[in-house]
Amino acid sequence: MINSLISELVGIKYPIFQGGMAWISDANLAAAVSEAGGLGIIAAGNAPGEHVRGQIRRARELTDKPFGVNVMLMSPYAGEVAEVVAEERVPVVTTGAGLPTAHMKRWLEAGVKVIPVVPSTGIARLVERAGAAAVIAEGSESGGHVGDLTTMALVPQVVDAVKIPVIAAGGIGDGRGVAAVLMLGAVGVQVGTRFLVARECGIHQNYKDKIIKARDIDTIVTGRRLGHPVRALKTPFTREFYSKEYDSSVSNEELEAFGVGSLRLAAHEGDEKRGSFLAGQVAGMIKREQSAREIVEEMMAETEEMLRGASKWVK
Ligand code: TUI
Repeated sequence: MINSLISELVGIKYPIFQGGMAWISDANLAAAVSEAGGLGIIAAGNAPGEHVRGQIRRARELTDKPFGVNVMLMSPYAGEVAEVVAEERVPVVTTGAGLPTAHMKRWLEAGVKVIPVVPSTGIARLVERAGAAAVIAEGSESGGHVGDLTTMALVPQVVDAVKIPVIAAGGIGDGRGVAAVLMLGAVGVQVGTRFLVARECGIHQNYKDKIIKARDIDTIVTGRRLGHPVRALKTPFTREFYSKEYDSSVSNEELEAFGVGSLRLAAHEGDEKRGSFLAGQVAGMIKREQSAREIVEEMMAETEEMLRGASKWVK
């Protein structure tokens, strides 16, 4: 059994968070991961506050275990979602794609543990000062919105920069990855891409099939020109987006408009032409659909095996 202080901090059995994935991680997936002993996370994405409240209440019907809500800070509804999270006294809030400082006082007063995703040591220090309980150091191997640093370089530097616990994310798809980031000083992991193929994940079958078919080199980062780089599977759509980015005759407004609605089209419609199938670089090692419980238990059993075997390196 893997023992970690993050499990105690948030009241879970295994130190594994399910990443908040916009348009994807709903109450159903979050509750399944929490029931399996991890921390399930409902993604608010671009949804309004009352939609998120409905999901929080649904998760409470499905599990009595702790779960979290992820607030996507670029959303126009981030403020009202932040308020709902406080009113509902959600045990844990994670944040992404921006600085959560404007909402932290309210969350802390409501007793919500705040665990922001950070792409650098500077932002890790900033949120620690503002009262974060832990940070998630996410490397650019991850799917979705990415920072500049890889997990391998980012995690140990964040571990050295803050006193609060560090959870590693980005590029972790099995127990080898979990064991590796524990060696870097992390006390837990956040996993997104692997949970895309969880049986309880309600995305369109085309999305799951694409993840299972993906090779190591099949993701691409687009959106750098717009200031929000996003990693997704290579498709005709993401390749076209990429070429428009380097075409100076295309304005930023046109480029933004080209991407509008693409996350929903991938997740809900499985739209091969217009959808953006966000995925991390570990997509290439994901081979089959499994239940959330199988994913959590398999990853944790592999981690234990890796760590028990690690002494072979020491003479
Ligand atoms: O947030 C994510 N991943 C996401 S959010 C998302 S929805 C979206 N859709 C279209 C465009 C952009 C986003 C899809 N995937 N991961 C967590 C994460 N947060 N990665 C990087 C950051 C981050 C970046 C900058 C956190 C803080 C930060 O602060 C600096 C600043 O300037 O705001």
